[in-house]
Amino acid sequence: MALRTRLTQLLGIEHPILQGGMAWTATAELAAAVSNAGGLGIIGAGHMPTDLLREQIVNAKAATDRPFGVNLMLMTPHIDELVQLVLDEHVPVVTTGAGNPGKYMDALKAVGIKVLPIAPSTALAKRLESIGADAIIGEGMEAGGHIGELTTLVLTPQLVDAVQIPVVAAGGIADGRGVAAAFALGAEGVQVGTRFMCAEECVIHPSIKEQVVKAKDRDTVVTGRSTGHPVRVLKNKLSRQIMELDRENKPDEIEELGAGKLALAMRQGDTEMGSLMAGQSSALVCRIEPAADIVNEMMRDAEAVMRRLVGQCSEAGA
Ligand code: TUI
Repeated sequence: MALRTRLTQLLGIEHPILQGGMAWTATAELAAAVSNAGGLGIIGAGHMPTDLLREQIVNAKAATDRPFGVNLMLMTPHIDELVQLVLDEHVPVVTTGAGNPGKYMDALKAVGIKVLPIAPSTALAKRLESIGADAIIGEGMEAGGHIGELTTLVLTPQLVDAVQIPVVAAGGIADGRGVAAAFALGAEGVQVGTRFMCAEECVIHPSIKEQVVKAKDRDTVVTGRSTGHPVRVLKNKLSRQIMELDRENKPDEIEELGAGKLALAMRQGDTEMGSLMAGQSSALVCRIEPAADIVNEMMRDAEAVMRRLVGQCSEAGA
């Protein structure tokens, strides 16, 4: 079965599954594998130097004929240069996170790039729709990394009511049940991050994949609230140190301690002093497998859930 929505039409993809553009994690290899499986693979730019992102885009173009995206993390200091790069490279889709992309919207739209900002609130979503966003990704606080305050269950339907453009649900979605739930809330697509960390094509260190697979329901924690940029991670020595600094209200020390720790985790595999950004859905991730298997299983199981629910409905009096 194919689940066609305005989102699949907008992006020219087969399945309404976006792979989260995770910094130091979502490289061209993973993005191409997801796009080749019929979803939308997304390269995570994070703080990547411009030349490295250019190389990643070139690699993705070589590895897939299908649409793919780049996630721009708006807090990065050289963001203007990265925006110019995606314009020059005519990347088909851009998602944005950790800020308001308003200032770049006209330029991105002018070259035909589809722009899907991540919005943690209805106010920002409405503003972005009014200046030309093609769809809104609503990310609940179940997600890993930098998060907002609302949960996916309450954010998604409010976004669906607030805007006319398609809404993509993100945060806490890792299997077909989550996809079906997001559709029940009115979403026309989902974005999945944590489960794709454990795709075979994901280049992160094997010991980090192992931590995600091992994680249970209460193994993530939100750190750095005192900095104004809360971040969900798997608990480890670093998260305990940051929680202590949060209690002592020392945001500057947290920023200093956190610098470079995402790369330390994802690339060097330091499970104790690395920043293990991952969502609550880590507990739902049970194995390492090809990205295509993840996409296909999620779609097959979502369909099974939806058919079962339809079957449970009966006419009044029946
Ligand atoms: O961006 C993410 N998740 C991320 S980015 C990241 S890299 C990083 N490293 C260290 C510290 C902080 C970040 C790791 N994970 N998710 C999307 C997201 N966007 N979550 C929340 C937001 C967001 C927040 C505020 C989007 C817009 C926004 O707008 C505020 C405004 O200016 O109106």
